[in-house]
Amino acid sequence: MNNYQYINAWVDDGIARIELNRPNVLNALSRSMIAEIIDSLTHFDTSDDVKVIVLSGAGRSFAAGADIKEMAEDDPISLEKLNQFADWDRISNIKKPILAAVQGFALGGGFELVLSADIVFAADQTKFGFPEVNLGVMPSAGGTVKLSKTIGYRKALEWLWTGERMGAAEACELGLINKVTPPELLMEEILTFAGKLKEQPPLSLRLVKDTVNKALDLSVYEAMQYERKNFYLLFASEDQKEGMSAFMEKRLPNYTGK
Ligand code: DAK
Repeated sequence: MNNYQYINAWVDDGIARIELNRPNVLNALSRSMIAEIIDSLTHFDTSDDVKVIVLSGAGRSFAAGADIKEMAEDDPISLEKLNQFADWDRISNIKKPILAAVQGFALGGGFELVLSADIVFAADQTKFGFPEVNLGVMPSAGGTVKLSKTIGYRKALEWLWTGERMGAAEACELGLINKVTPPELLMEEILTFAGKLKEQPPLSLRLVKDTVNKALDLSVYEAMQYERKNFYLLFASEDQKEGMSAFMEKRLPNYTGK
């Protein structure tokens, strides 16, 4: 796609790929790299050629966190003026499915990026963790929130206080990732999963993601009201007519995303 400096971004048959590409620093997330990730995500989210987005990292690691050299001299005022969270917040507004294929290290901001994805597969030697505490800081792009909501108060504090790294198997048991694969099968398996999603009606995927996100925030009653509205909305789609006609006509559906 565009000429990015710190990522590779391209589309292959309906599947958009974003590959972090600073392998000599284990894909440490510089501000420019985050800006490129967000720019490509936003572009793919509104592109009719794209059904699913897959994030991955070049080299031996997914991402070893924010670029420590870049942030070492920051102070509260410089951080306030940089307003980097405006970029990070945009990730949570992406409507299409985001899949992540993770290997090596996913630490700090790299782990937060993983936790921003909807589906995560990891190679079996992958290490996840929040080492911020070892640098005298703490996670800031949703790490404490997403970890505690997923694995609970005590488990979250254990990982956040010690900064220790968890293996892929444990991350999977804790519900932080979906699947552990041998490293050589990681990309094949995530692309197979992306291929399956690609065939599903895009509006259903979109509104399911939207509704599940709301369910994590709202009361059960409010979330169920919200679910209902999105269910009604899908009856305005051509894909609803197509899906139900195909069932009754005993043929495969041909979804168009309309
Ligand atoms: N930043 C900069 N360079 C890094 C890096 C990082 N996070 N991680 C690794 N590198 C560089 C190393 O300096 C080394 O570079 P050279 O010395 O060769 O020039 C190269 O990558 C290879 O790393 P190692 O030689 O250290 O490789 P090892 O296999 O021995 O060790 C490691 C791998 C991942 C265990 C180790 O590199 C490591 O501990 N890395 C640092 C992990 C870490 O503490 N990450 C940062 C956490 S803080 C924010 C949003 C998010 C964040 C902050 C703000 N806003 C929106 C405001 C997030 C903060 C964090 O992520």
